[in-house]
Amino acid sequence: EELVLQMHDDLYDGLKDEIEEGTQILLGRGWAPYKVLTEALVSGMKVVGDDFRDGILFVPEVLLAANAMKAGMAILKPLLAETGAPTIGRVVIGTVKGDIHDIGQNLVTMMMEGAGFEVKNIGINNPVEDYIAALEEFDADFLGMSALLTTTMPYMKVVIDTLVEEGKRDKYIVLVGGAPLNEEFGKAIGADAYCRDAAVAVETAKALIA
Ligand code: B1M
Repeated sequence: EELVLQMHDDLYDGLKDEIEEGTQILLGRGWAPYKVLTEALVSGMKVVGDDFRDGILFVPEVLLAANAMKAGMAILKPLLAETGAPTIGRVVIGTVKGDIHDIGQNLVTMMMEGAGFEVKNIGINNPVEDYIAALEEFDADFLGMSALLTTTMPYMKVVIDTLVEEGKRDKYIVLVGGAPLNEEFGKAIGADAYCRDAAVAVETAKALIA
């Protein structure tokens, strides 16, 4: 699809208006919101990530790309939300201390809300106290943690260990995600599951609360 390739370029160039327009056009052509999300936006961000890693793109450019991506996501958000679905479970999600990458967790939030979960997204850069306060205030069933940096992912273990120390670990199902993580890491830190992407997060959460 030519427009999808164009949108990958537009995302790369941080063109917010073009991304909004492209999103609307694909929807108008009958594309499912999830297909627009994965094929036009998430795939486009992959190219940005590769060139960022290789030193071809720099932080200001990647920020523009991220903002364009968020604008597209904002259009898809209400469409991904199922209306009137009964609540399956309550989720607190946030990025760990030191980490400000929030696109992935915003996507997980959207997908989980669409699947009937109630989600409290506590944003970026969360110390353990903030997670615990939110879990208790929101009476959550799930704790979701996100980390995109190899330097911040170890903090997930700090949060889980603190829950254990305070005798609260068994009250929550702990899900972790983010590009540098894997199954093995999730097990090693004592999470209940590692979720590769937002769709897996939904499936895993449904399976674990059933
Ligand atoms: Co940053 N960054 N970044 N960055 N950035 C990465 C992560 C990096 C891999 C880029 C690279 O080198 N290729 C690299 C990390 C290297 C490493 O740790 N080994 C990196 C770096 C180095 C940095 C800085 C240090 C750069 C600098 O300042 N020199 C800096 C650190 C900032 C900080 O956090 N303290 C930084 C800054 C930034 C921006 C601010 C410019 C921007 C973030 C904007 C924002 O989020 N608001 C940014 C971006 C955009 C990226 C890349 C390009 C894209 C991340 C993204 O949004 N992906 C990223 C490259 C990459 O990941 N390949 C990169 C799309 C998103 C949909 O995927 O987040 O993986 P993802 O989420 C997925 C799954 O992982 C999963 O589901 C999501 C949806 O399917 N998932 C969960 C995620 N969280 C979950 C939680 C769950 C379940 C599933 O809980 C239930």
